[in-house]
Amino acid sequence: ESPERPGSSVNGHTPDAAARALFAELTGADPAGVWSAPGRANLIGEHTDYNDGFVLPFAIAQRTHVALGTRGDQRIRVVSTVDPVPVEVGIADLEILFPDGRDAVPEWATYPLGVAWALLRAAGLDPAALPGVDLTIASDVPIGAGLSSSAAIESAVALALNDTWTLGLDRVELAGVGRIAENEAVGAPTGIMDQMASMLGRADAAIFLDCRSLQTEVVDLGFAGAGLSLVVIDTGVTHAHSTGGYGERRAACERGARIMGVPALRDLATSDLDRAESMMDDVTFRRVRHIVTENQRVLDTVRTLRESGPRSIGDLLLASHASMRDDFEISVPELDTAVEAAMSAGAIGARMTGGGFGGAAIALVDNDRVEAVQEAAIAAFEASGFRSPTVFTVQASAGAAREH
Ligand code: GAF
Repeated sequence: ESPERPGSSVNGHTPDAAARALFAELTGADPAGVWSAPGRANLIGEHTDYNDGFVLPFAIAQRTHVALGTRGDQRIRVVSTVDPVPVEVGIADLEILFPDGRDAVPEWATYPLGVAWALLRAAGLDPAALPGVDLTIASDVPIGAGLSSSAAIESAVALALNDTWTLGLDRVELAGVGRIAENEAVGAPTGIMDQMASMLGRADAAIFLDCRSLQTEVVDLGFAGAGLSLVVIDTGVTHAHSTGGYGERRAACERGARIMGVPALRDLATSDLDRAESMMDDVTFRRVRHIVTENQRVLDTVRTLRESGPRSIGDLLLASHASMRDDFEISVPELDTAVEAAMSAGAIGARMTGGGFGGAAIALVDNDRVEAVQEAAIAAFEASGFRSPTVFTVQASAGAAREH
């Protein structure tokens, strides 16, 4: 029997029922609608998004649900199952809150309120023209696991408000709004990958995204047909991209591009690496080498999936992990242990996924080896004195949608 995903309920309810129960508690009424958006796992292409490069993420079945009702005034009120205390502001006052006044509200509330703020800016709307809203939020996307609980909340709120305020933004524009909220309202200097995956995800497929043009192609994963499962090993080591390492990596990439005289590292090929090495310090060079080779690995993975199927991508996943461990230096011992344990138990390939410094690893595994991989990961963590990991399978799933 394969391991089940954790947290598929919120306080014993589905996220949908939990969001609606919270709405009834908050307002005494039914919501006008419920919207949802998924977290994501990234198959390959890490830290390439803010370098204008390529990524290959897929949306997962775990989702954030948002119940919404309009109000008679011009205020916005949000409450989440993670914090029982509602946060309420005037729509016109969002301008005061962001970006510099964000400390006035709890961190979780900067996601939904930041999306409202970024949407108003993107649509160029006068806040006085809009009805106020109550929003209640419930999610079964694990927080801090590198599965982008942040993009799930941003995308669900963006879609709900876009529909309710009849703003008419398309899904790519809404992904952009989510990113602006995360960059400027929350204060995390992230790229566009997670929001695009959450908005555009498809069942059984990954989204091949060119982060410069924002053009996408749907790439069939074919895991089920090949008898394969995608296993997540959540290390339980939490990370936040608004602090520390993530921003430093981004700065190193920008420095490398500047030294090479290109707009972004996307504009370098592997044949430029010798020249790059002679022009910069060792650390900057290794950051550059990760991005340049990772972009190539994304292209190779897309081609391999299409030509030979998912059993042939194992070496690309492993090379990606090694590059993040040795060149980009964003892995942690728990992630390396997860990858090694999965491989020792017969995985086809494995790598850390997401921004790094914690979070989860993914492993591509024959269905009948899933349990062995789970046991190997738990045993290896115990032997190293690490907190026991949470191991579960994920399915590539549809993107953001209105539920009711
Ligand atoms: C995080 C960020 F949010 C993404 O934009 C991306 O940079 C990723 O880390 C690393 O690939 O999830």
